Amino acid sequence: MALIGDKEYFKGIGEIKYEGKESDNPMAFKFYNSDQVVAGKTMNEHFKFAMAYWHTLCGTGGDPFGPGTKNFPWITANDPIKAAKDKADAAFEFITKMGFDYYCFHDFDLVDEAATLAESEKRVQKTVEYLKQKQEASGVKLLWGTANCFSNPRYMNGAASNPNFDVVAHAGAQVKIALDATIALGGENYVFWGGREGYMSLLNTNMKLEQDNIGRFLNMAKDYARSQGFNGTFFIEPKPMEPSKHQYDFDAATSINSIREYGLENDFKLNIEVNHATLAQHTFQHELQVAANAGMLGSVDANRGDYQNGWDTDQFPNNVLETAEAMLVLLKSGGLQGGGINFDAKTRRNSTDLEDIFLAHIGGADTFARALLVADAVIQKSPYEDLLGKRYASFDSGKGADFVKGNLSLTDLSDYAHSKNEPEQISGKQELFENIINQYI
Ligand code: XLS
Ligand code: NI
Ligand code: NI
Repeated sequence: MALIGDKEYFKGIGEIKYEGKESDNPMAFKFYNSDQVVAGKTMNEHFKFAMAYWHTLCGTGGDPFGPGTKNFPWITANDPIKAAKDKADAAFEFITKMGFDYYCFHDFDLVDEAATLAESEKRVQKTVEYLKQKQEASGVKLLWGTANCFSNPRYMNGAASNPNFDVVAHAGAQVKIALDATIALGGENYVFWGGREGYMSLLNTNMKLEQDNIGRFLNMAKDYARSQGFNGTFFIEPKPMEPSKHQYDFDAATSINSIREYGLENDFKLNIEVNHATLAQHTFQHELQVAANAGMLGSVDANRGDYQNGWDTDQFPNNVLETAEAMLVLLKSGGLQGGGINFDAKTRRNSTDLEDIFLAHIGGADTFARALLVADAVIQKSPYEDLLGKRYASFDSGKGADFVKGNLSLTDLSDYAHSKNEPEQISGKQELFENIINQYI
């Protein structure tokens, strides 16, 4: 393992290996076996697991009631470039020890924002030079980059949707820097999460102008990136609320509508986050299905929420049932288009050991791997597909097939119905479907 930095941050932790489900070694994968082939692809190819720079290296556990609790040894240097390099060393040590191939970042996760745009740009460029070397030495790749246009107080009224053009332009400058960084690092995708693109009160909001401005902004970003040779995919990450009361990219269906309205359907897909789905009162699998139906299932931000409270708790995935249903959608729709599984998740505030970060990612990867095996078994071995097919068999032949082909009029439906008796009652068999999933877990 070639590492450029000379320090080892995660001492005593080696490469995490697959040991199988009988292993009682907490620092080993029980289900995630990267080279194992499932449904024609290795687990590695299905998932493209990524580490999220922000939670894993920057989030020290602060919450509205108290400061951070975690003493990250890579956060010590005063010089911003030295600090950025230390963080990059920790990042690449972690990613390679996990056996992952990818990472994701916001511009100012990489290096602290400076007092001026010009200085910030220089800092990002210097850090990118260093990251390039780290990527070359390790083989680790960039799944996606993004710009943090929501933390700085200047974005309190939004970024691309800000009522003040000067702030919109500033966001544009920041996105340009983040796009340049993503392109320089060979990033495979670029994400837009509209953190504060929405409103707190409709009374002071010109919704139409704000949304049209977002559309113009996204088109500019896309045109610029394409002119610089970027041929990856852009993702919109839906989220219904938090931090704003109402965010314009509420859920998958809403975001797909915006993508089409702005004319971005050839360049944009969706990045679906589990906890954002539940905040929108949907299931994760519902959001995946909506995206897949539109040909826009691009990437996943993996985490989970808490059913007892209603905010973005960003816990690591461990719900095998939920994830198995999601993997069923994934397998049946042909997988993620361009993206991967990014662990947009954080260890709890009181999980303060460095090894907890490993344990969390091991659990997350194992949850997805186990769920993939379950979904594959359900498709291959169980009567699931047959049952589902039978439920819709009336559209396979006769008038039902004519209807699907678009060959019937309302009068045809009426004539057909008149020729028949009251339709037969047919059970939906939900409990049977549920039992089948359980049987294969
Ligand atoms: C926050 C979002 C954020 C995006 C990237 O809720 O999930 O982390 O993934 O800006
Ligand atoms: Ni996210
Ligand atoms: Ni989130």
